[in-house]
Amino acid sequence: MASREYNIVVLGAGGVGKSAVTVQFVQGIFLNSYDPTIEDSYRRQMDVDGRSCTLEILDTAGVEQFTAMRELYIKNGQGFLLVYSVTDRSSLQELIKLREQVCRIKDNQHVPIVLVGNKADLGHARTVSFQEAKNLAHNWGTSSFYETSARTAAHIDDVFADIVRQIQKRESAAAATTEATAPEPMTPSSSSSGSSTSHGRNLSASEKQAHGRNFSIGALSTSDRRSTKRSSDRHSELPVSKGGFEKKKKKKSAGLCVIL
Ligand SMILES: Nc1nc2c(ncn2[C@@H]2O[C@H](COP(=O)(O)OP(=O)(O)O)[C@@H](O)[C@H]2O)c(=O)[nH]1
Ligand SMILES: [Mg+2]
Repeated sequence: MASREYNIVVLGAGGVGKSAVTVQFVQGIFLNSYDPTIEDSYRRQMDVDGRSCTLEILDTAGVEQFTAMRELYIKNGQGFLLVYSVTDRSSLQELIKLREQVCRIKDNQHVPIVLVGNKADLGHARTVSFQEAKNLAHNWGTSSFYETSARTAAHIDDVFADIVRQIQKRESAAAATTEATAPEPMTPSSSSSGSSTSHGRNLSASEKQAHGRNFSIGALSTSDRRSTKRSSDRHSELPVSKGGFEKKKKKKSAGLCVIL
């Protein structure tokens, strides 16, 4: 069976280890230093509960200012890793604002989110307790919280598997709702308006969101992209180019027969 794609965005304050976590997951190595201004996409295939999944991960930089680009990638992301460092209390506080932003932009309080406390190997320098962060996750209505170490790779795979499961769960719930409220089979004339699948049923708003997204920051104008440096492909496994996205988009629409 073809591998499903999941668009994941890694958010958090500078220096918490977003790039180190991403690169540890994708390439299995620990980065001692990485340009903090680099924002890049990575891909990795992983099996989650026996299903092959392709994770497309956007490692962000520069959350300090709100940019049009940030709004766009939040809109296009399906799941979000909110990363803080267990050695930096303010980085956890920063996530409270970030989560609010994500929920506002997605117009949904139940966006798939995993809270990630990184640098757990630095026990001696810890300033945020496990329980405290767990309580915050609980307030957000989720138990998806892990303490990770990009250095030792502890719980790194668990974080990504968790976010995939959350996205899958949301999509099955959306599909079930659509099935329950599906109208009678449509006549050819009625199926010509709106988005529909090959079997003639209207896509729900969430399905449209799930299938019709384009995760490409390549879709941005050059001026939008100015603020963030893009890395060379040195660290990216299968770096995502604009051309690559266009190819993927074509493949998706062929399979889904989406009529816009
Ligand atoms: N000890 C330790 N250091 C880490 C860990 N994750 C990242 N770092 C270090 O923290 C610094 C910032 O990491 P980076 O991934 O660039 O942070 P980003 O700005 O959030 O992308 C780098 O020097 C990393 O080597 C970790 O889990 N443990
Ligand atoms: Mg980084």
